[in-house]
Amino acid sequence: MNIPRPAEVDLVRAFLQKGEGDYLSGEALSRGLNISRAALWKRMNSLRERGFVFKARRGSGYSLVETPDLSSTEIMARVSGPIGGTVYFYDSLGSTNDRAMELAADGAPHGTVVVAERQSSGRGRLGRKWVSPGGRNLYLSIILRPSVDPRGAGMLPLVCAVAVADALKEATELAPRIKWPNDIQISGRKAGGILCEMRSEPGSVLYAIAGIGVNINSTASSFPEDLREIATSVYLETGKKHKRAALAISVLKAFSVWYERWLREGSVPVAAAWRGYSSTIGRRVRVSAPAGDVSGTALDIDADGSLLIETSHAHIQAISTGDVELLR
Ligand code: BT5
Repeated sequence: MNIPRPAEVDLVRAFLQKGEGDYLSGEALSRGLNISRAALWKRMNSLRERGFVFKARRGSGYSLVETPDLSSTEIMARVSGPIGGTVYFYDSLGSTNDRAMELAADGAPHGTVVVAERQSSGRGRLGRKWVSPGGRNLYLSIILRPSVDPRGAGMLPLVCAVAVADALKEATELAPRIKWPNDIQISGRKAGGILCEMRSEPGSVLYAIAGIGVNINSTASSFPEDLREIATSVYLETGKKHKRAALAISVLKAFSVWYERWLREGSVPVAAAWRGYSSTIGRRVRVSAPAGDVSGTALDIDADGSLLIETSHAHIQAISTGDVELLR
């Protein structure tokens, strides 16, 4: 486990605030960060060990020329505000949601993020598995302490889905869609999923965990046989490897915007953005729900994020949990 030291985060932030290729003198850096030249040297070396590359030029100082593919230091240096303010980074975890639950129970503050390189028991909804190989993708969980009634928290997965879709749209040239409730799809295949869990008391949410998994650099052969036809990754869709840190930062920034908006303005703007990405609304669907299958036309979502289906008897049914199959 690794939580970056604030001094390293400040150092990386100082470089990132400069233009690309700009140099910072050792003297200006140690003065700005209020540390000795020896301490500065030590911190730069420790960052080098983790994949940051600095260039030195006599008389000019240093410039940051490369950052690692995924680094909690870079995430913390690039986000502002509580979401991603502290990032716990693990090489391997059972599930980032489980670790985030433990940290939340121990009092970790709102906005704390857990990231893992790989998950050995990554979880989907309803006890399903999330395939989580190492070194390629994004597996992260955000600890939230929203002051909402638990009955209103049904929108949270949709807040996450809209944020992930916005982030993918911004950071890649792709056009992501959302299949209800929160499958992130690219060209009709699943590229990401969301698992929100919470602990609550009557009338209040103690904490909620927003778990987000996105396939970034997975190749076809890294998916198990049964997923090859239904899953995809940013790499498979664009033919380009993407830096996971950049995607993680885009996801956290977009999440921060939508989460604040949801708390301030309620579900209407989130629902409107969700509809804009939806591949479900207006389609004939079959939903397998805990109480049985429902077929009909997906009309809309309601203020709780439930899917409204017009069944063949012109009757409208609201479904809060289930899996959608899009029919022709
Ligand atoms: C989800 O469940 O889509 C929620 C996935 C959430 C994963 C994140 S990763 C970080 C955090 N920590 C966790 O332990 N979980 C969260 P669901 O809608 O139930 O979809 C699960 C189904 O998606 C599986 O049954 C497979 O069919 C499929 N699937 C599994 N792994 C996949 C992958 N890597 N890419 C695409 N599809 C996958």
